[in-house]
Amino acid sequence: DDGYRLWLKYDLISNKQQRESYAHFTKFIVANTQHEIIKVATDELKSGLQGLLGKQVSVLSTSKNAGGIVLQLSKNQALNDEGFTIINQNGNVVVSGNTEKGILYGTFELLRSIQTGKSLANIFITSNPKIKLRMLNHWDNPLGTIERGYAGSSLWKWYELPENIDPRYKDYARANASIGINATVVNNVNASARFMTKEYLLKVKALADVFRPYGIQIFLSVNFAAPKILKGAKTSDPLDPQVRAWWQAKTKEIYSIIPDFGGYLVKANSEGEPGPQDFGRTHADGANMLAEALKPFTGVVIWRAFVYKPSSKDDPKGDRYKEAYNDFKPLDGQFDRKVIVQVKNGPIDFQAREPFHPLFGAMPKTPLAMEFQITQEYLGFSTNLVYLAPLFKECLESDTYVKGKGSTVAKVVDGSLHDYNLTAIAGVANTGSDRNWTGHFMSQANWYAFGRLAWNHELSSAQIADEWTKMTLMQDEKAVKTVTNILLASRENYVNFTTPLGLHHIMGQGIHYGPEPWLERSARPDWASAYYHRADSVGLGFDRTKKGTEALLLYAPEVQNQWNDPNKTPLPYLLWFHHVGWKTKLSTGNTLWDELCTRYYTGLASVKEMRQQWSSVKSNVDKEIFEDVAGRLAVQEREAIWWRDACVLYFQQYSKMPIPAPFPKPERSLEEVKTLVETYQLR
Ligand code: BDP
Repeated sequence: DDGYRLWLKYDLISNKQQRESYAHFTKFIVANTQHEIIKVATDELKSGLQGLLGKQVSVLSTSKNAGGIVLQLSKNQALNDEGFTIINQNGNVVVSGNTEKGILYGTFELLRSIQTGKSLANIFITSNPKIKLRMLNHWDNPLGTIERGYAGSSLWKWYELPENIDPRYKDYARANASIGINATVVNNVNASARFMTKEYLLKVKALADVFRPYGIQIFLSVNFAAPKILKGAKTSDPLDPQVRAWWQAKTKEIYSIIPDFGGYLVKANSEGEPGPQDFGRTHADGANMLAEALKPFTGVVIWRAFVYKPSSKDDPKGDRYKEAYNDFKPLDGQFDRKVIVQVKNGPIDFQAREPFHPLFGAMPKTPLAMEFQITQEYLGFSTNLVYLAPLFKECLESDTYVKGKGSTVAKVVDGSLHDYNLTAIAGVANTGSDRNWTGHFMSQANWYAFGRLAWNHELSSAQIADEWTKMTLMQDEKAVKTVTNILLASRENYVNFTTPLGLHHIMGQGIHYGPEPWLERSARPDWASAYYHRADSVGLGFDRTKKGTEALLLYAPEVQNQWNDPNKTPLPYLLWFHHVGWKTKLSTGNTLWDELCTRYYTGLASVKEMRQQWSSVKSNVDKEIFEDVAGRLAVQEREAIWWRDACVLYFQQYSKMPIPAPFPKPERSLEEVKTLVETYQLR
């Protein structure tokens, strides 16, 4: 098994009794296959049942008999546009939705029920997505590379499009539809203006045509300077009439080619990208200009809040943590109704653990979208097994307290807290041309988990892990348990051997691979590790309280209370907010130094344990997949040793304390470890 089929394997259910129980309800399928979406749902159902039950099921346009699956439209007030119900009615399993898309999602849910061994006898499911736009963001470049991609090159073969349609586009769409993803941005936020040319729009249209029957809308990232780059105007100033006219005409052209185009995603005035501030205008001016161009159409503008001006350690109040908040909070209420502001889960940049972004809850008049990163830029690329559902959930369940207890980030994003009418959640994709799509086979679980949580953020990490494992790897209960245990522990293990206790951003510069805590200087001060860990002879950590940069003051008082006092701050967040003395006693009874070392050593031990656990399911897993994951776990162990050695040896220079018993001293010197990251950075 090369992993290509993802969680849509549809292998024969080995238990005969179980197969027979499903046979009662799968004598036929009733569906109106005239509609392209229903056709897709029906085809999927047919091939799913063929695989799972080993039988061919015929499709009828009507039937009076019992014992089949009926896909039908409904007028059910309990459902929104994409929701569905699955019930057992008069001996048939009836999948219904108020729209074809609802039926499509219901069909995949039905297949999932069979794949995970649920009984259909009393099936009764009502499900509505909580967020409207559930999207992937591809950081894919026109020449096929992927920014922060670790699974090969881009899926999109731009040079072959529009004439040649790689069958993989369809499989991509199927996989997304099966987990409720309904939108995709196909190009990098560091966008090439070429995507606005007729030539490329025709290529994009070809993809849109493949995705449409799967309920997926296409969006494009835009380069804010496109009017000037493409010689349509002398400037790209959003208040310039010529520029506004250019965007209006361009948008009209796009809709003439792709009638259900989703809209624009914009990275502006961030990390060197052009934007409205280049012309003395605000983010709202820029976003509203695009909104104006989209006015006659259904599309929306998704404007990213990932902005930060260089800030330095020498400025006592300077802190990258505060930058996006300071830029965007004052603009609340100034954005057009078609604009959504997309905010990363944390204030810095997709670290293994971050506090929730202070903008969540701070912009009641502006719909805020969540941006998670599925690709593991800071989480060990595709050599580390890190299941991300716990990271996503931790952020979504964080309480902003802006409207009292229970004002969670999830409620901000799903619109229920501030009554946003547009809602969106985006995941930076981890897909690529690798045969198994995601490089690390187990990272398929992260794509899956993102989609499932985007649909329903109340699902638990454990439930999602259980589903994924049963659909993708095995049915044996004991083995499933072992694999879900590996998945559920993996993120905390990773935090422990890389950035425990609230350390952050101490990875190799540029490539973001491996440890580089000794990085003092970088192209920008706030790209250097020392900017974040602030190690000195006194202690470790970044004081963001009133005595420090005051970033903590951006949150509601209740949140400040959680993190204000170093003695009460939960250990996972400690060094995010406090500079703590090396000899300070923590709640574990250890000094900071001893606890830090303990985490690095036990983090490594937990990787060894993951390897053992994985070995124990060898007989339950396909050989090819088993070997591949085992190999990557071995790399992960090597990397965990690297992180541990680098960090304990480096920080020891400041703590001047011994490695606590019972842990052995690293076998190599700091100098030896340092050359490793340099090796990876050599040109
Ligand atoms: C950072 C990445 C960089 C992206 C940027 C972004 O290192 O490659 O362009 O985020 O989100 O995490 O725009």
